[in-house]
Amino acid sequence: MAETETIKAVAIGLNTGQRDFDYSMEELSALAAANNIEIVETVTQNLDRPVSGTYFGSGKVEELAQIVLDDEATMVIANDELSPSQIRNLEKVVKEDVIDRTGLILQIFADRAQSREAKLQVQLAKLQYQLPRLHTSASQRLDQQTGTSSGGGFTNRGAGESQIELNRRVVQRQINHVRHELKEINKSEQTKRQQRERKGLPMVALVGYTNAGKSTIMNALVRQFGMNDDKQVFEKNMLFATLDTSVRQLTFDDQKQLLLSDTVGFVDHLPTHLVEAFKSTLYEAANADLLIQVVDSADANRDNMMATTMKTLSDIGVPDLPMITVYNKADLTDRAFPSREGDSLTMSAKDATSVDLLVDMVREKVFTNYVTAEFLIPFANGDVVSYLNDHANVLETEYVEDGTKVKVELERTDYDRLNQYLI
Ligand SMILES: Nc1nc2c(ncn2[C@@H]2O[C@H](COP(=O)(O)OP(=O)(O)OP(=O)(O)O)[C@@H](O)[C@H]2O)c(=O)[nH]1
Ligand SMILES: [Mg+2]
Repeated sequence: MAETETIKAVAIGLNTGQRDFDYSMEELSALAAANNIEIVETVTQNLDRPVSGTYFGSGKVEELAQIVLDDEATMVIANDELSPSQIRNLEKVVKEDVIDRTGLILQIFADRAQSREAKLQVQLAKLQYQLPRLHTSASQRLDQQTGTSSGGGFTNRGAGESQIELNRRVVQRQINHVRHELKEINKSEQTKRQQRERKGLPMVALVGYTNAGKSTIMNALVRQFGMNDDKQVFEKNMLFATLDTSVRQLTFDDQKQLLLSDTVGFVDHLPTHLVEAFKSTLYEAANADLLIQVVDSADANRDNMMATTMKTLSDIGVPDLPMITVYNKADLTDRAFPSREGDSLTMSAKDATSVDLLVDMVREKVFTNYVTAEFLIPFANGDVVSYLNDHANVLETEYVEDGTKVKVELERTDYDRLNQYLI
């Protein structure tokens, strides 16, 4: 990320009586910090709903303008998604850029995106967000601030109608272009996925709120399975450390294998466009056989985080899958760990015993339907042998006079289907 000066901003939030209001304001500060923006003051108002044209009531907006002036802030950040006209009207009074939570999250994603796919996905979400907001200058300002140029440069405060029309067409064209490129990438991604699926390996996906410890758990598991350090993924104490999906193949002592995926974390009010754009990245979660929901159990707001995770999963179309709930970071709490209760595990990603226990739970959930059997498959039925090679764990193969003798570990359904070949 480019070295940039810190911007001073005033955070604004509407308290409609929602129970996690204080937390969401705190989180807004953290999101701002992740974007090199320092919140110098917070202004809140208690209202049942936002004022349609200006978000805050008019008296409060005047007060806000004075505070911005006194604090020498150059930006106002709203805790809720603002309508284009709210942004416009607030900017008129405050005389500085006004952005909202959505714009902020999009910008963080834009800065963090590494792979071509993630970059395009973020760009698509940004363009869609900007389309109805072309007359505001805030998104352009953010682009300049972070040195990225994904779709910036065409916003133009005070531009004439026809200019805005023109800009809209340019953005629409960019959207189509990005969509097209993404489609191309998806095609090759799909091939990779199909290859993985053809192997028939069970897929386990780590999901959860951002910063819960998903990548740390992935790395602990990878280490546990003796893989090289180059298989480690990026873990860091920051929001949205991970944006791309990484998949690792883990092989247990008994040769059983599974695929483990680590992916983007969730946050409250994850912008809809972003959820849309990241659907393909989240493919692994949607198609998993087992989800491991990682929760930061040391965070006082963990219940809301879990609720947000469950809601986001359903938003991206993840079906009701078997799930292990990991209450992570127990070392930062006074709870005893590791401790298992049904499908929940209180643990620390930094503790080897915890990781062992998690491995046991995963094995138990994923391989419950596996049985070991010996088949004798006539040479004429070579396709069955290929099927087993692809879909089962072949432990021994021996070519005898009347066919291929295989010892395999396979799913119960396959076992039932192939029982005519049982020895
Ligand atoms: N003390 C403690 N710290 C942990 C534990 N697990 C993770 N962390 C720390 O929490 C921070 C976030 O961990 P990550 O693994 O990057 O979190 P993530 O869920 O992948 O986050 P995103 O990629 O942003 O969604 C890092 O600084 C980790 O070292 C734990 O069990 N105990
Ligand atoms: Mg991560």
